Formats: sequence, structure tokens, C-alpha cells
Amino acid sequence: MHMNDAILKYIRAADYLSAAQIYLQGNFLLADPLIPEHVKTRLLGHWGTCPGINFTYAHLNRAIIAHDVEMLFVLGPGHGFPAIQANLFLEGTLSQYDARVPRNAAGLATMLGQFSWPYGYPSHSNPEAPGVILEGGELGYSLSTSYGAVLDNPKLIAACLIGDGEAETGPTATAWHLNKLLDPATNGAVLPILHVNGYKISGPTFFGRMSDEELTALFTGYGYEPHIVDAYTEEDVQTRMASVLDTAIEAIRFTQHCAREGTLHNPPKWPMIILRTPKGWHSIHELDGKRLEDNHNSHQVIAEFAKTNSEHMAALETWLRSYNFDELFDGLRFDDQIESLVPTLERRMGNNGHTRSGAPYYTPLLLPDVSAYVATATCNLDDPICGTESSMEKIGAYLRDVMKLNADARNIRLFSPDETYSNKIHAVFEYTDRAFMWPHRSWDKDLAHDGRVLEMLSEHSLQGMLQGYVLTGRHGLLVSYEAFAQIISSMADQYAKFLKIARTVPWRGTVASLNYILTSTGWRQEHNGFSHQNPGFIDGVLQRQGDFTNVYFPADANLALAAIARMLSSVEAINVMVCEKRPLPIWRTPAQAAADVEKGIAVWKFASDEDPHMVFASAGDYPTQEVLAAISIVRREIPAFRMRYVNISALSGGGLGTAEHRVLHHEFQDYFTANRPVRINFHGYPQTIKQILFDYGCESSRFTVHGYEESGSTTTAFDMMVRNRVDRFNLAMGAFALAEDQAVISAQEAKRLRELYEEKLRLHRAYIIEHGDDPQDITNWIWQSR
Ligand SMILES: Cc1ncc(C[n+]2csc(CCOP(=O)(O)OP(=O)(O)O)c2C)c(N)n1
Ligand SMILES: [Mg+2]
Repeated sequence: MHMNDAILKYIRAADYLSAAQIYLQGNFLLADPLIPEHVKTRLLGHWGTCPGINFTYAHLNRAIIAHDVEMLFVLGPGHGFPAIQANLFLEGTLSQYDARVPRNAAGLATMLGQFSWPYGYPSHSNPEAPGVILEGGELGYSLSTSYGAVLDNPKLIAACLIGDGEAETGPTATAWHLNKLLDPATNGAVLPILHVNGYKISGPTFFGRMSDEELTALFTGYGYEPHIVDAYTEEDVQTRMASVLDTAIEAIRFTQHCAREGTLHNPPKWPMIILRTPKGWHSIHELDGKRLEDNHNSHQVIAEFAKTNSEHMAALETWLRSYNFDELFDGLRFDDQIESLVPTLERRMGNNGHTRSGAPYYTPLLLPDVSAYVATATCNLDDPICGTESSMEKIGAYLRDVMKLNADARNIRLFSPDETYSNKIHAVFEYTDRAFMWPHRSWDKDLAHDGRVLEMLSEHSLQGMLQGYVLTGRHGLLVSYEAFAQIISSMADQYAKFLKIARTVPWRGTVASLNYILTSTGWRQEHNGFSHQNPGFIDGVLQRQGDFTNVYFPADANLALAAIARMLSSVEAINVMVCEKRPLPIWRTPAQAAADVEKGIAVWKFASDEDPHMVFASAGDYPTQEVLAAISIVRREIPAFRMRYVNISALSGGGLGTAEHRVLHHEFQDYFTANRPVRINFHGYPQTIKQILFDYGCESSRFTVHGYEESGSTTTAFDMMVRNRVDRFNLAMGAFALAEDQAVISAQEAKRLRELYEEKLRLHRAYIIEHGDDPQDITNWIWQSR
């Protein structure tokens, strides 16, 4: 059959190119007999998964041409990169993007020789490869990334190849449910292809040993229409795969058509493919008495001693020659039948514009002026502050209007693990709803097929979708309980790696920043207890040296508004905002807030004296409130003791302040003086900010850091702070000691004050044990300047 001939030739060529990348450093077209000098010294790569990837890619190309589909390809097992690279070369995209690799014999030699080579190409999928939006080094994220990419892209299909080992991961297991968030009327489709090659690194996969009936029942239960393509049992697997893909694309289009016409009355049943192929298909069946093909032994390099062992060398040569690559490529062109499977320029998966982002896929958000939302209760700060505001409620209102303003562009979404209400940003539901495609009940709230809020109790799925959405040119925000963001710390790290490299790739267009809000913070998880108290997510983010990570600590609602506006207009960064959802005093006017957040650090004059004896600083809302309360205590107790207060509203990878305006070494003393003692009250673990101070050359004798010391429980809000010594009384006692050191007060007076405040702590403890809550004078504390 003509179609089969072309596909078979295409796969042969792709398989050869995949294998040759792993082994060859010369004799790339096998013009000469293979000798050890032709074989790389270090054989680094993964062969086993490649033939199944090539089979899939070839068939997708055929389907793209037959149905004129706008398709992108997400590969789960990123170690199958030789196959990606082979296909990019075959379809011409590699040459289009990488001047080192023209589509001829010389380019081929570069591509093969430079694979897994120092300063050449990496062994895994990577941002330098066109069409790639997922590294796939850490497995599990292909399906959620694919779902994110097709949101609000109604014409797009993301073909997602998921490893059967990858499919054992938690993130993949949960991502199957994302079909329940995808409205076919307004979004594109994901075509999941579960690559059941039966094995992972060193053993069988569960999916590989499940029967067709079990697999069909499983995926039917998830709401898919599974199609099995079995290379072991099909008489003609090429025809079978082609017809399954035709059916799948027609089914996707029919579902979308019905949804767009308004005639889809049941949850959509999207197709998915279960592809059974032998791992290491068409290679060395057995060597050294070990089964390689169709076994886990083919996962990485087979015939791994080819350079030194003649039997391995002979097996390798026989295998590589079995593809007869010279029949398929004349050094300038591929065989006509292979060329017939290369889609047009704009339809090639490696050249899919969504995967590059930039114009026209990325457009900046239209942002409302924050002044319409700012807390109005700002007053003369020498007076008691009038009123309190919830930062999260303000942000909710702001996000509602951001979504409204960008309604036509459909390019911003909110991702939440079931916490939009709990985190108090539910003002967004005045404009939009939660996406939900499965049955609705009359008593459900805020559900719609086409909601812009994606709620699912899977931080992994949300993070994956957010990445897919942002990398394809759109904007998003993941709002989470602070403690449970840790669940996706590693995903955030992997994304940071991708972003770090992607930022240097010239043909990658602008992408929005990846934005997180961490709320329901540990300081106010006194009711939920120890398990809900964990400020560690920011640590990994702040480890990223360079200029693309920011962590904002807005101390009031006006600062929070300034920070969210900055985050949503920034590009190619990772931004985290940490802020509480309960009402707190307003400290800054809107203009002050905007200036503070731009720089990320500021001396607050209303709480500062000239020529200070000491400096207090804080980062975070509750820590700031406690420092300011401590300052007012100390001012009252020791009027002659002069203090400065520095508010840190942003940290960035490797520094104080925002990434763009990081505090430079010579500026450090503008805030912290040259030699005065400094006490910093920090929102997170003390070590997190200590490592930043270390880089400024801070001596530990001058700086003391208070922060979350892992002392938590179910208790009162103020006791949470007392237990970790970030409360006003402990901070004030620190200042008393410094006043004594600098002879502002006598030792005797210092002792009296210390005992007085230790007694206050004792009384507080007795009070909460008796009454179960903090006393009103603490809960309703208001600032008084003197
Ligand atoms: C989260 C994660 N855990 C472990 C690994 C180590 N690892 C690399 S490949 C692999 C097996 C993958 O099997 P599968 O998904 O079936 O890929 P394929 O068979 O297509 O090579 C494992 C466990 C990893 N990369 N990521
Ligand atoms: Mg596998």
C-alpha cells in the first residue's frame, strides 16, 4: 500500500537518525565499514522509547496533512529526545531554527555528532528544540501541560505521548480528569496517546501488564473513548494506527462542532489511544544472552560496549545497516515518499507558533488602574489607622476586572485547588465561573462549561496546565494555600530550568510570567494547625540566581494591589506573592505602595527616627504588624531610643528587592546603616533570608533574624507568633537589650522592662488557656506613633 510504504520509510529514516545520534561520531551515512573510531566514547541516550515515538510522529504527520490539523506535540518521556530531534530534522524545522544544521549531509553530521555531547545538544528534550514546551526530564507532566496549551485555542490539537512508566506517576494519574474542565466549544483538544511499550528503566509497567479489558475499562471510566493500537497483534498496525487517528480527529471535530452549535448534551467523550509497541522496536533482539528488544534492557543504550567489544560492534553495525538509510537520503533530499509526509511549513509540529509564543500568540494584558481598588482607609499615619482590609479580597476584585477587560482576548485564567472561596478571591465569580463539563446540579454554585477559573484538587494538574497555558502565550495565576504549594515545588523548579534556558533562545517569543499567590499563610493557620504551617515554597524560588524570580511580601492591601499589577505585567519571570486573606491595617498610600513594590524595599518614615540606634526590618504582613507594634511599645517605654523601620516587600533570586531593582552592595547601608544592630522579622524560615544577607557580607553579630521556627500547633493567632518569637513582645525585648548595650537605658531599667514583658507573655499564655482566644487589645491593636 502506498500510504504504508511512505510511513514505513519515514519511520525507518527516523529510527536510523535516532539510533545514529546515540552511537556515531563519524561515518554518519555508513558509507564505510563501522570501526571503533566511528563510535562515541560515551554512549549517552535512551533508545528504547524512540521507535514508538517515531511511529507516532510519522502517523501524526500523515493525519495533519490528511485533515489539515493545527497540531503540537508534547512528549512525556523527554529522554526520547533523539526521536524528537530526528523528526525535527526530517520535517526541516531543525534547519529552519538552527543554522548549524542545514538539511543536508553536513547538517545531518552535526546533528548526529553533537547529540549528548559537551556544548552540543542535551540528551533530553529542551527549550532549544523547536516545538518543545516540556522537558520531560522529571516525568509526569505531559498530559496537564497539553491541556493547558489547548485552553482558549479552539483550533489546536495537542497530541500528547505519555510513557507507560510516566503514567504511573501521581501527576499523570490525576491529569486524566482534566477532560472534565475542557469545554469543546471554546477550547482545543488533547489527544492522549498512552505509549505502552511495556517497560520503564528496569522492569515492566503496570499498564503493560494490564489486559485490554482493564485498560479500556479504566479509560472509559475516566470519560474517554479508548482506541487500542497493538503492534503485537495487529496484522497491519500501520493501517490500524492511521484509521484510529482518522477516527480520533473526526470525533474531536464532531464533538467540537456539536458544542459550538449548542447540540452537545452529554459530557464529551474525547478519544484517546493506547499504543502497544515493543520497547526498542526493530533493534537488537538479544545480546550476551540478554533479551533487549521488547524488554526494559533497551531503555537506554544497547550494545553499550560497541567501541571495545567486537560482538557488540557487529550487532550495532548489523542493526544500523538494517534501516538502509542510504536508500532514503541522498545527502540532500529524502525519498519522495518521505517528503510527502512532511506537512506544510505552518503545519509542522516543530514549527507550531503556539509553542514559540510571542506575537500574535502573546499579547500583554490590559490592566485596570489599581487606584480604583485601593483601600480607601488610608489616613494620617500619625493617627491610629482607620479600618482594615483583606488583601485577597482586593485582589479578587482586581482579577475579576482583569478578566473582564481581557474578555475578547480570552488570555487570562485563574487556577485554584478548590480554594477560590477559601482564599477570598471569589469576587471573580461576579464575572466568571468555574469550568465544569460533567453534570451540574441545580444547587451548584459558580459552575459553567466555559468558566475562566480552573478548580481541581490537584496542584500538579493546575501547575502543569498553567505552564502549558503560559508557554503558549497566555497569562495565568495559581492561588494556593501557602503550605501546600510545596507539593509542586519540584515542578516549579523544573519550570525555572526551562525558563532559564528559554530566555536565551532567540527565536522564542515573549511569554508572560508564571505567577503564584500563596495565601492562607502559616501565621493564620492557627486553627488548622501544624500541617498547614509551611512557608518553604519560596526557598526553591529564591535559590534561582539571576534576574527572573521575585517573591513579594505585601504588608497591606495597597501593597498587594501594587504587587499583583506588577506581576501581571511582567514577562519571563516567576513571581510569588505571599499574603494573608484576613483584614489587616493599611500602612501605605497607593502612591507609596507603588514605589515600595517597584524597588521592593523602603524605609517607612512614620515609624523611623533619624540617626537610629537600631534598625528593625520585616517582610510579610503579620511580621510587619508585629514589628510596628514593637516599635510603638519601645517608643513608649524608651523615648530616647531611636529606631528605623525598613519594609522589605520583595526578595529576588540572590538579593533584596525586586529582580530589576535589586539592592546593590553599596546601597545596602542606605537601609541598614553601616554599623547599627538590625533585627529582621521574616515571614518564612529564618534561613531563607539569612542566605541572602550572607551575600551582602552581613556579620551575624549585627543581624538577628526572627522567623518561622517550625513551632506550630492549633492555637491562637498571636500565640503562633509568640511560639516562633516573631511577636511584638519578643521583638521589643530584643530592642530593650540593644538599648542597654548602647547605654540608652541602665541595666536595671533593662531588667525591669524585660521582666515586665516576660510577664506579659506569661499572662497572655494564661489568658488563652483560660479563654481559648487572644485578648481584644492584641487582636484589635492599632498603631500609635508615640
Ligand atoms: C518523576 C521521575 N521519577 C523517576 C525518573 C527516572 N526515570 C527516567 S526514565 C524512567 C522510566 C520511564 O518509563 P516510561 O515512561 O515508560 O518511558 P519509556 O518506556 O517510553 O522510555 C524513570 C523511572 C524520572 N525521570 N522522573
Ligand atoms: Mg515505557
